[in-house]
Amino acid sequence: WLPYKTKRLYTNAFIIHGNKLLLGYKKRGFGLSKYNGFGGKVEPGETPDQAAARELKEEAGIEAPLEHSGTFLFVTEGGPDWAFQIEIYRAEEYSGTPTETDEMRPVWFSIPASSETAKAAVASVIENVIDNDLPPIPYESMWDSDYLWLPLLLSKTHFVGRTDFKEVDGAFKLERWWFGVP
Ligand code: 6OG
Repeated sequence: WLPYKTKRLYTNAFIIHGNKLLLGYKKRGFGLSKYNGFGGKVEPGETPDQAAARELKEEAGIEAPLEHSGTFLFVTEGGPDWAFQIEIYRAEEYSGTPTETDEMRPVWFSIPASSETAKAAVASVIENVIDNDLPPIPYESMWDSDYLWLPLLLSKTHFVGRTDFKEVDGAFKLERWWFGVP
């Protein structure tokens, strides 16, 4: 089954600050009413790195030293005959104040402690920037496959993968997936 003819390049960027994760609540367009990283289409003549920085600035009003964290292909049976190729970025610092735009409302969530994030959490306690009142990562209001790779992003593990969705009555349902650590 060859489900797509062409790929379209997109970016998606996440800020991990101490034990906090910044997500945007999508107010319009694709992925409406879901929480996601900040990103969009790579424009002609632009590299994915440049697009990731531009979209972060446009959608959240901030700048950050983004590092590439992973790549996945998202194909949809019954949907478009092209695939999304999504380049995922992360940063642990940022400058500016996350600001609501027409497209996204930035919201902080707490990252559960793990061996990888514990050090950063301790550092944020010392800096007194911890906020225990933050809600946990809202996986139920994110794309169905995010829970598969977000832990890899949080633990700085470079990943590649593919997700196959099926479009039924305008909704996207996760059918098959594969993620690996090259
Ligand atoms: P605009 O329409 O906002 O670009 N995107 C996905 N994000 C996640 N987490 N999972 C997916 O597939 C996605 N498919 C696309 C890429 C669309 C934005 O949505 C992201 C872009 O950041 C399961 O310009």
